[in-house]
Amino acid sequence: MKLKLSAALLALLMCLSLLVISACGGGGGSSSPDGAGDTAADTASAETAAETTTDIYANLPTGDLGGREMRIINQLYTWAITQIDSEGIDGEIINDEIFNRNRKLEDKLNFTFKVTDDSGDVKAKVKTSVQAGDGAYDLMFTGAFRVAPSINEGLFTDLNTIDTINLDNVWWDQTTRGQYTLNNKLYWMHGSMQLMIYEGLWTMMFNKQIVEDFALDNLYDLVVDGKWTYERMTEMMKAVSEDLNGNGSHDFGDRFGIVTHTGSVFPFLHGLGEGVVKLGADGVPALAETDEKFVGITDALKSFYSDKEICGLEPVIKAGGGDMYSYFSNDLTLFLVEVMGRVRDIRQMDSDFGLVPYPKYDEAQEFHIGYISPDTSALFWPVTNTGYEDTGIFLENFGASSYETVRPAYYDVTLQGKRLRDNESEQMLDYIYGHIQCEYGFMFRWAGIDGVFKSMIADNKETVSTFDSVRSAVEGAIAKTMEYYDS
Ligand SMILES: [Ca+2]
Repeated sequence: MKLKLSAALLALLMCLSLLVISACGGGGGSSSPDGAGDTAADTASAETAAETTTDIYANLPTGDLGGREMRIINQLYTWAITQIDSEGIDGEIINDEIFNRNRKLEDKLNFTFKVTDDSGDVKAKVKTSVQAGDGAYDLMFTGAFRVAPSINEGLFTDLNTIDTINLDNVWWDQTTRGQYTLNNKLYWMHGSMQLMIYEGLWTMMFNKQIVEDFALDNLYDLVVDGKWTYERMTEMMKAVSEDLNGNGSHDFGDRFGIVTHTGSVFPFLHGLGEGVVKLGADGVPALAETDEKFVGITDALKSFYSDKEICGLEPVIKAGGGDMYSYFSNDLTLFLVEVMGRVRDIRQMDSDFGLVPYPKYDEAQEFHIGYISPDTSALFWPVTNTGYEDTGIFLENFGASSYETVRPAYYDVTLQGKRLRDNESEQMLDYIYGHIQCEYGFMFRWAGIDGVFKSMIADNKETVSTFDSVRSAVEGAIAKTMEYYDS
């Protein structure tokens, strides 16, 4: 029975993936290499497509980097694996793969890694370096939303202008590439060389013990049958919520339908097929129009975030001295929504848990949509680095080798083996990774629209008047950003 379900699920998810790939290919040039536009890029992508059936590593650039250092400043996070280098083998598979990858690359290309891990303001350090012209850093990894709002400071090079890297290669993330490209300019990219592209994905975990205790529908069946909708989700959340401590109010110690913090308003919004700031047909970001559909979706979100009986927001959990992860582990909430990197905080729990995509708005919605945190670390190229040849050779080999060794170690062992506990979850995850969106409003934080939107949902404020009150400020800020992209 279980095998049968898995096979059916896999087949369905593969069909959905194909549908989405073909749907995305025509619109906005986003997830398809076709979006690159010029003849050279088309030729390159055609070659890449051919290579995937033969040897994707056959055309890697090579060379002798003359014993130089590759100096990378790398943002550290508490909630994600961000490791780039390693001091030695220690039996932990990701660390060991990173160590082996780096030493082989150093031998092959004759250079040494010099990685500066930093939990502070990495971008400010690069800014100081660029302004001093000391060339202290060749590359930077930090959260995109830590840079995007000030991208017009001109500290970073447009990656589309660097012809020693081939962004069509599979080790560069193609799904987000199209979304981060504005007016054909691209200032940051995710790739296999840094694991945060996987850690920054927002997920929806469910507690299987509660599903069993309350005889709820099988969530995987609902996804397969196209019936995993917002309405079904709220029905389930209501079914399990209970004033366990009997004090007449919904507080710490009670059972909730969901525990989360307000950052999850964005993955839910995107899951329901909307966005705060979306690309228009002209490829320019614009604040969402408050039409009937948008108002309906935001009202739906407000109805459960402001429902204290079903939604335990993080401050409520913290007020009782707990945290969201132990709350989920202790079978006190049906759902926990958080980034993938946080799954390690619950993997020791006794009860089993599973993972599903964010629900659709209704059964008519074509597919489920995933969402990536705007604080997901990305690669930036400081303008002071003019060593295009060396850095290009390094990056392509770094990406290829990571894709070949570190990515499978992370994806197969840590995600699918250790953290997730059933085959269906693995298949759900494969599917979600293929359908991720970013939120431009949270990425660029134009006129504080991210905070305005969060508080609108969490505090149940009226949608049309809220958007009307910030529209001209947000559009002014977008125009200022686009002046830089258009210059
Ligand atoms: Ca209570």
